[in-house]
Amino acid sequence: MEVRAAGLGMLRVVCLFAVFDAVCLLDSGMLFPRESPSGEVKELNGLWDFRADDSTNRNQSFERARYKKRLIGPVIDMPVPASYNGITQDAALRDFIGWVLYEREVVVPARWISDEGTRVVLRVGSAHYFSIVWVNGVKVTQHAGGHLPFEVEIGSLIRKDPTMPCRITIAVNNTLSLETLPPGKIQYMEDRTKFFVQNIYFDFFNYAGIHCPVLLYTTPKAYVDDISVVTDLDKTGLVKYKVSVQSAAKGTIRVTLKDKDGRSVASSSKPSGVLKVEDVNLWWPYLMHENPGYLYSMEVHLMATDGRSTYEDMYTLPVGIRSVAVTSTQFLINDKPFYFHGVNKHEDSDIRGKGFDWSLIVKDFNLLKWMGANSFRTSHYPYAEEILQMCDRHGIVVIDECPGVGIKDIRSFGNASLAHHLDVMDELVRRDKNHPSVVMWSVANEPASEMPPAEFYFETLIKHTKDLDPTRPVTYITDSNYARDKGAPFVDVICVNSYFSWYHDSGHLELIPLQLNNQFENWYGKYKKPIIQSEYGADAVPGLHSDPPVMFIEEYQNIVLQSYHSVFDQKKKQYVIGELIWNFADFMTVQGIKTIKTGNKKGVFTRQRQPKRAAFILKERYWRLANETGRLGLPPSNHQCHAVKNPW
Ligand code: GCB
Repeated sequence: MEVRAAGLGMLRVVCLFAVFDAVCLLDSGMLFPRESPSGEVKELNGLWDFRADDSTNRNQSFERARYKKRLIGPVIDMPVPASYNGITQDAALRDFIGWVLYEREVVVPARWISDEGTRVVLRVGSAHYFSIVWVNGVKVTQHAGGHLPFEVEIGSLIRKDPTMPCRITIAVNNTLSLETLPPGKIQYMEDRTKFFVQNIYFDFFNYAGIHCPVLLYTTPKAYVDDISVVTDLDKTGLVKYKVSVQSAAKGTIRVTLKDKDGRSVASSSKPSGVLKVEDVNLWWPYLMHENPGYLYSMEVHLMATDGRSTYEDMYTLPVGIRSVAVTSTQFLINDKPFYFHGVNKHEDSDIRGKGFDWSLIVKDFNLLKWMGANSFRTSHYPYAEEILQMCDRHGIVVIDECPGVGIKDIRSFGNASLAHHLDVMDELVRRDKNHPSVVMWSVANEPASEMPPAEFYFETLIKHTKDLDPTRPVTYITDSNYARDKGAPFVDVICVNSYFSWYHDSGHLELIPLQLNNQFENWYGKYKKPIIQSEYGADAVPGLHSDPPVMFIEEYQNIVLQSYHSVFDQKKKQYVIGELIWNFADFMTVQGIKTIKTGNKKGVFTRQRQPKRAAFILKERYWRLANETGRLGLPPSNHQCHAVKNPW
């Protein structure tokens, strides 16, 4: 295997050099805004004015051009970031479908306005689903799709009349159609008791609103627009980089890579090149090394002129140096086998829904590390970029998923859907390409991959993603039968979801080992690719007990987990490279009569992040796996002490 890995290393280095000649990303960058000597950031989080357009045709806001003046009528306070659904006592707003308007007046620092050499950028971290933005009644941008950021330069607009306050209006529409991602369908009710309902094909609440921070930030007029970094190892650490600048007629660039102590370890004055780092500190996953998540800082310094003035811009990008490769039986990080023992998550919590919340994020990271989880998948959509930054720093490995969930209707495999899916992958790769924690792209979850159009759809989508980023493996998550799945030939890693003794053969826990064993043998036998069990689990209402166990009882969840684990333990010696529990925590879904629940209760933690018994079972297991498959060599007695050690 070592020999094979070395061969792969060579191949990877070739890839590394080819990467920047790959398909062009979108025409501008999407660097995370950071304060620097040349740029300021102003958060617009807090209370905004809010009004839902509940007119019968859901279009009155536009007919009456409400964005032209301050919002009037039934305007309420709405926190940003947050989903609006859980904020009031009004069930109609919880379940609202259509346009809502957010509005806020902002005081823009006078020097931002007076200095024509300053770009003022309005950035929305994410808003679900379709957004239109106006500044002082003038439309400045629009964006299709939740989860990912969009931005627009507004300096020239607000300079037109500096005496005017800067009034920002954001209209957000959560309607899903067969061509959105995720897809959905509006159904008009014939009996007219309800005007229409939104049908969805995924198992989580379609939370809506402004979910990530809204910012104003500045850069000089000539600025560092994008940085792409790809790393590898070849005795030394290799950092291949490319810097794109905007609005500079002429200029010089200085790129300096600094270690954690601020010492320069490599530098260059070219806009692209390879930095070599001797005695490199590699980026390692949590529990694979005693110093995981090592990050260098890449300082990019631009001195530029547009012919009339000179500008100086600085951007600092955290860089983790690591390699990723896949063989037919292994996933390698830094040429060492990596076993995913982790979770699937949701961005979901009481009241705020999918709204960004540092307290929740830090709590979740504490729980992940307590449990000994080394990885998660961003099921079923991209998470806030701040979460990936946490993963970079803590060494939590990420399978980064786009919102391609619930592609079940054959019409969602059409050209328009595919074109939008490709755009979303462009946006996702553009945002997340530099995160060392991201080791694989997932382009979809449980699509109807047995349908005939799935073959062309996934071949195109996966090829496009590999063109965007030849350095990371690509997958999608399947629940289809190995013999009928049309997309599997194109993926690098097979990711399979299965719920034996839950959605079928309910109650028959004794069938799990046989069925799971067959699942693995069949997929591996056909495709000879490494396999991740990307979902498995069972609902459990905490505090309910019964022996012998029945469904929805904690003991039942535990036996499901343990039955899966015994098979994983066999197969991980062969080609199974990971196990991700469904789910980290209970989460909200639409209401229904199918189960005793509102909300999915397959969490090993409750929605309030309290452990069920299953969390302790996983904790025991994950620390053991870390010991066996990681490189810490912890004696068992050390598990507890590592588990309780506060890493911050
Ligand atoms: C799945 C889906 C996930 C669901 C889960 C369940 O296969 O990928 O979104 O929540 O099953 O609990 O049904």
